[in-house]
Amino acid sequence: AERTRDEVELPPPAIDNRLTVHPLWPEIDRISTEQIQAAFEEVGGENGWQLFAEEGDMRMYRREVEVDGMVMDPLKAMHKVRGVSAREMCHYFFNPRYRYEWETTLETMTIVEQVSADALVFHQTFKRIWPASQRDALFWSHVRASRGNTYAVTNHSTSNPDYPPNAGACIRLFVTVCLACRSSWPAGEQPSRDNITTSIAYCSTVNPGGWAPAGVLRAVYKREYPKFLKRFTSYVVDQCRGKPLAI
Ligand code: 16C
Repeated sequence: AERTRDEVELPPPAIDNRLTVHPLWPEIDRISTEQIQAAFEEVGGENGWQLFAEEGDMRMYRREVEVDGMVMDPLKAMHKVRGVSAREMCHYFFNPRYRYEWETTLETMTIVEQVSADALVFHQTFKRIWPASQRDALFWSHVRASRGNTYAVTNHSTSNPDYPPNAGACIRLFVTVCLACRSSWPAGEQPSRDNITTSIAYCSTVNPGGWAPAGVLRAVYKREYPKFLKRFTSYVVDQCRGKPLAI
């Protein structure tokens, strides 16, 4: 059967050899493993997670954390999406070809390094939040498959001499993000668009890298995180409509 371009370019299930010999590999492997494990841990009330947004199957929690007056609230979101697989979710999140179509905070995106089929380094600038200075970020991004129909993308800040922090108008922010997805379908059935459900755990910690008013920042993320997760998941559902399910 003829394979479509999208099928061929879905994230590879195996680790790409070019990645494991790259200097970033030990860090990418360690942080991805930690993030994926933490993503599926339950948000017990005793850990201080506060629910701040709820809509349908989507729940968003945050913990209030300030370091030297800077807001670094960790975020954890849970969602359930029907009709698409974990692999498809991660494909659209990882692949830069689609990013401008769903990422509304972006101003510019540059691929700094193509480490392997499953790892890239990005430089991104974001829309300015008044009255703070504009921010940029430099981060690696890695997609991987794990046992139990799980796929995850982990993004984590890094450095590169060609992209020094705080050199131009932007202040460098630091980010650790993990989108972990797990698919399930009724036992004894073949997975299809009609019976598949994907559970999503999205975790994000953003260090603003410099002064930004706490009140403005919290108001912005309370609006922007739900907007992102709703927009991104419905984007993937739209993109997958009519295409064969990729498990
Ligand atoms: O995970 C997401 N996107 C990935 C691909 O782009 C990647 C990005 C991570 C960067 C997350 C930091 C974004 C900071 C944006 C600041 C500008 C917002 C402009 C709002 C419009 C006026 O992993 C999806 C990311 C969804 C981000 C939601 C917004 C979070 C705001 C957090 C506070 C940032 C502090 C900025 C200090 C001024």
